[in-house]
Amino acid sequence: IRTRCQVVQEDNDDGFYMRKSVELARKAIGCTSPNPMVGCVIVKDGKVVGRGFHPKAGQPHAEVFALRDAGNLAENATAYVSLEPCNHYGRTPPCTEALIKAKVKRVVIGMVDPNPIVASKGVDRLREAGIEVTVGVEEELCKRLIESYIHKMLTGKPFVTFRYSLSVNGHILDQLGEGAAESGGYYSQLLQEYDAIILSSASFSDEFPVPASQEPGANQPLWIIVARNHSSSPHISGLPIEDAGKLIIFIGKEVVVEPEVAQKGIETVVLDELNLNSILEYCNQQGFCSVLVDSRRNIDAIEELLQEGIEQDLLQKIVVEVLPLWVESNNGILPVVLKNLGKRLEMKKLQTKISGKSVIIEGYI
Ligand code: AOF
Ligand code: ZN
Repeated sequence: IRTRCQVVQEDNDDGFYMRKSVELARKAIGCTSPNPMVGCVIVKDGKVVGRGFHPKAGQPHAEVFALRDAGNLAENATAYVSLEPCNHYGRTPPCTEALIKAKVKRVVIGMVDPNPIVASKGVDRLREAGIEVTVGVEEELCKRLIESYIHKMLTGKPFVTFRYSLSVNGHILDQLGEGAAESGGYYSQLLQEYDAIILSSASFSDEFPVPASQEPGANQPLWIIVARNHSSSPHISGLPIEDAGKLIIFIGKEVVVEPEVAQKGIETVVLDELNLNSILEYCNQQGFCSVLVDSRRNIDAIEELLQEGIEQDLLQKIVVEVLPLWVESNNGILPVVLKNLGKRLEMKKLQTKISGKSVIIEGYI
């Protein structure tokens, strides 16, 4: 095994260390918004001498932590950064200057920063200072890592993902009900990655809110409950008062919510037109980069939002979790048979992975 690992490293050192940087960046999953997750390793004579990642907006960038970790060993070393080092004063000073000051010899960059304030100026600055720069190592991986940040930078809109769980015979399952035991921690990690989660009030129950993660300091997304009509007003009697701030309810204009909603101090937004565009507009005002539309059992209740998402190009990604269950439904045990097929959407850049006992399929629209 050792021989094989060595061969991989020798074959492509740059790729190997870039993947390490991405791994490090992921330690801050869900915590950096509106900033991207970034990881950095400093390598000297074939050894990693410094590691760092960006933990949170307002805190130092990945390069700064890695350089601190490396100390004097950074001199003449190679720095691997998953995103182009910044060359501007934001909440923190430019990383390019820190790398130059530390006298690194070479900088390997996963991808250029789509932020117009940076956009290749970091690369130019490093080259000007005589540092050898390589750009685009493991670029796809680095892009996936910060897909919501890239989308927000390029379009000014949040990145929207739609997720649901299926049995192997094609029936929708509730991740909190039938599917809970099988998820292998995948679902709660997914929730943690997004700034906000949209859920239909028909799917809302007293089991809510599902903590994205119990770990201290973990990101807690804002739950956006959508109630279209009177009968769909959410029941919040079981909601602990301390969780009220994690939730906001969007209602259509004729919906009357339970008095408890106001008593618990839950924010309610009344919209003339309860559509995805308006909800995303709100998310934008909050500075959110990513939104997950979460379908539990009541997939019908969010159909209109999804339709709009697809038609208006507001939806970017689909995540399907196939659970190892064969379930019986009102329609019997067979998958639903469609008589009239409508529009076909071809998923791009499909990826599959296994988590616990389920298969996760991710694709882009
Ligand atoms: C890096 N390394 O680890 C990150 C970068 O307000 P600031 O100072 O945190 O700057 C935020 C911008 O810096 C952000 O929009 C993105 O362009 C870049 N993020 N750059 O060199 C990092 N997180
Ligand atoms: Zn920086």
